[in-house]
Amino acid sequence: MAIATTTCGAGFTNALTTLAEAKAARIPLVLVTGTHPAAARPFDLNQSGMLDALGVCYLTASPSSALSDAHIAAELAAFLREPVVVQIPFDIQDSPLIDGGDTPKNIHLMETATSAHGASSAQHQRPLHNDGDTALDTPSATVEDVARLLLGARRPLIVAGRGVHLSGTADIVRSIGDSVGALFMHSAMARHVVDSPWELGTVGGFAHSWQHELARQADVVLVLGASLNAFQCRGGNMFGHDATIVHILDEPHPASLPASIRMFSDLEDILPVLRDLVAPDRLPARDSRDSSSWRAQLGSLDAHRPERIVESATCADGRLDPRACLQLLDQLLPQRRSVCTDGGHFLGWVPKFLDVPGPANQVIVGTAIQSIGMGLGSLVGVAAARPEDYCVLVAGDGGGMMGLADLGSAIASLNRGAIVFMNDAAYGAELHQYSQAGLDTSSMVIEDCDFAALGEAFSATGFTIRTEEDFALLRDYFAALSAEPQPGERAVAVIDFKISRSVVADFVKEVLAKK
Ligand SMILES: Cc1ncc(C[n+]2csc(CCOP(=O)(O)OP(=O)(O)O)c2C)c(N)n1
Ligand SMILES: [Mg+2]
Repeated sequence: MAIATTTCGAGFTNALTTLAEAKAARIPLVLVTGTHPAAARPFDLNQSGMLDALGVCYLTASPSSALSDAHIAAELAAFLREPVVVQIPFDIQDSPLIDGGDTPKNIHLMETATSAHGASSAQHQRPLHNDGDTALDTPSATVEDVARLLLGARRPLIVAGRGVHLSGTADIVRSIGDSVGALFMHSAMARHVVDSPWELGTVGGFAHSWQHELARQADVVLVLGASLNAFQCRGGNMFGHDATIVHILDEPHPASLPASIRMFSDLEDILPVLRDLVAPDRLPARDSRDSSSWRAQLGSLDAHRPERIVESATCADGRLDPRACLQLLDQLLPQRRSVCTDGGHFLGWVPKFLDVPGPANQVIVGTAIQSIGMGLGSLVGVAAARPEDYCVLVAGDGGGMMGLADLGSAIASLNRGAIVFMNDAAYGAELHQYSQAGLDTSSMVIEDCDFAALGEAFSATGFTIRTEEDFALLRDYFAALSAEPQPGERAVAVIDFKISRSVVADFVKEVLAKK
């Protein structure tokens, strides 16, 4: 769990965007911050009002409650998977703790917050039910209905989200899929969670076109522990329009796609039951060797993977193709890696071309509230959480400049890692959308910033990569780097890829096509 601290007032307001993102993205963290004394001064801010507006839980500590407040904040953050703030009025900050103080206030807060989120201590006994928020939801589906649908499917697809990772049910999901001959996909936040040769890739906007085409052939799609948000549904276009969607997740969450069946259950409760219902020894399940099965028809997924997606690393304007840059990094970075991303147009390619080993190694920051600029700060957290990994941030030049105050901390916190700027000298996401609308985009063009020099100023090794020939600089650097970390080793690279604006990401094209 992340624990952060800021000073009261302006230090606290600097954390508001991050708190809003953590709340929307369901990231557990505790922020310990100062606040004003009971009698506020003219320059004090209404911090509690701001937290109320963001819907973020908070506790205001007193000498008698501070100890239990700290424990409860951490428990609450972990249980609800969201940020919790502990405010300490500065006039009591040097008061001694009073033991055995007033815990009842805090327990009440926990109950209130818990029931507000629809969870309860009897969570494991919760009956299966449908949320009924879409017209297609059936009134009383059971796990047997789900099993019947899967067994009757000709081309079943199972989509596993972060809920599968957090509940530790990936192996059960794989055996369900293997019993019915399914393909697997994962959400962007649950990279490779199901370890299978039949794993097709990331669901939603990060799917390559060949993966998307196969996913659209599925006749039954079982979505587990993923919210089915607009990104995952690719604006409603991810699956075939006549596919039957079955959606199981642990608690109600706004979904962007109607489901034939939508159930709320802890996955660790329902999935073993489903696995037994579709197991080959219990029912005549579809054998994956059966020549009519989808897997048999496909032969293997590798047979469908195009050999080359990017033809040339250099675009017509002489700048680099961003996809080729990420492909190069994918080949060069040590395998044991964690990759964190800022937001922007460039993000459309990162999960597509730069792979990571598993769900704990992919951190996509900012998308829950569509914010940029949090990448460098987040890298500090990734480096702290995964000190053995080669830790990477991929950011745009706009988001990079916005978060620049954190560049020094990010470099200092890394043992081995790279900060990669996909530098198109523009607020690309804005520029592509507004230029299509015929608007003046001059304010969206930004000076080509020299990130390598900035990195060198903070004692990293800086690389400016303008041409395909410059790729050799990176090849040499990574060839000299050991695959595994060495004791006391520090190797931090700041890589500035000068990329072209001529390659437009699918998600922008799809949004524009809809307008
Ligand atoms: C805090 C914040 N300010 C502004 C925006 C609007 N916005 C979204 S993408 C983007 C451009 C990002 O530019 P850059 O980091 O260079 O990435 P690119 O889109 O060029 O790949 C902007 C300004 C936002 N999402 N968040
Ligand atoms: Mg940019």
